[in-house]
Amino acid sequence: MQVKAAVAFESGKPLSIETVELEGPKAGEVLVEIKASGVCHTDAYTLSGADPEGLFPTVLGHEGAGIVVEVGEGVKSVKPGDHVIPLYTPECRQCKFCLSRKTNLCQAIRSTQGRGIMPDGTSRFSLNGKMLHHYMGTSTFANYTVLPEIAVAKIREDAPFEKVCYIGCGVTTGIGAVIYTAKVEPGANVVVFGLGGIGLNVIQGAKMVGANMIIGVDINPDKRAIAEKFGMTHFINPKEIDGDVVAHIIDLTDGGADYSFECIGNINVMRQALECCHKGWGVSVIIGVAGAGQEISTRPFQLVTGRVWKGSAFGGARGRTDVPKIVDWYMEGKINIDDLITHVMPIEQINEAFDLMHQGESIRSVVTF
Ligand code: NAD
Ligand code: AHE
Ligand code: ZN
Repeated sequence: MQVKAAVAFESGKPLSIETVELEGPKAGEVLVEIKASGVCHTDAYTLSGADPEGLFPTVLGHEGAGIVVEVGEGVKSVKPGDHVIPLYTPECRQCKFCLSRKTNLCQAIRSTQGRGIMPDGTSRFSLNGKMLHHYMGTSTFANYTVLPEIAVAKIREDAPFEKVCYIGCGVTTGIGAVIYTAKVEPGANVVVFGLGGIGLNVIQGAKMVGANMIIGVDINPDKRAIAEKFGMTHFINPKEIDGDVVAHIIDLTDGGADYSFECIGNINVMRQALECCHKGWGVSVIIGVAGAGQEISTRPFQLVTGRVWKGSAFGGARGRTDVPKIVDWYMEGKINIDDLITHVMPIEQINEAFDLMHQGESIRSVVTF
């Protein structure tokens, strides 16, 4: 069938709206009509050329919501008409990783996801006879996409697509990092570096679990008001303080953070996030994605003296199990998504969404079809 897609032909260039060919679902796959998709910094990261797995031409997008329109042979868990959120972290419930119960990183289709193809080794997208790569197994910047059955979470039908699409990445990543990865306890002091689409959800999660101090760090002073609305108790702009941000946080928290979260993708800030943690027990969670070839460093003494460095992908959430619950939290008014979606635009204007992100003017932009 012919579908509308925002195609990334090469790194560093704007996306181009094209009519492309999409093959129907093969065995174990589903065809989903995408109704809305958020634009995450990770899409910009891959488009920039910094992603070692970035392949072009491709259809980016990994934060979508839509409706199943057709299922391939053998598909049992969803049917046409079901409302779903695509999962870049699938949940097969059968692989070593899923069965371990120690991680959400299902590996059933990870290698083909990283190569921009479906599990059978081919792409469903093409343009003028030439294949287009899938992206993160989701490719939600198209009005129709094909996904493996294990990479869709069935959600309730009364949830608005242009809001709950954000649960497909940012909301779950931020809140999940607090509750599933770090398991922040009530009364803890939390520091969040980067108050964008992810960091504000970390703040929202920290507030939900009853954290004490919630310190936000950002070089953009315009993020202060929205972060306070979501529960930030103290704001630090590294450009406005005298001296070192790490010393400043250790002083403010009487010894250091119980938990810190890096939500930027900056390896220097990752070091600060670890080193501002409390001696003996502070846990620092890396969420931000850094470019190819970049490495983190610290003195091993920081770890010898009890600080813990961890990472979190998709907030540690198991997609098919946890995403429907997070949609319920939104529908029950337990979490706020509406105030974080600052811009909604038709897919034709998707390049503006990237511009707004780079200018620090949006929290989340959502494109609709
Ligand atoms: P964003 O652009 O919305 O937010 C980034 C924020 O960081 C902005 O507010 C910006 O002002 C701030 N910032 C930039 N440099 C800074 C610095 N030196 N010090 C302090 N603040 C600084 O991006 P986002 O969508 O929130 O994504 C954040 C990061 O998380 C990206 O690296 C993205 O790729 C990554 N991410 C990871 C996962 C995961 O599963 N691990 C999921 C989603 C996004
Ligand atoms: N392709 C990159 C990895 C990027 C990355 O770490 N992605 C996160 C999700 S970011 C969503 O906005 C993730 O889930 N990682 C786990 C995984 O298996 O990719 C690179 O550096 O190669
Ligand atoms: Zn994302």
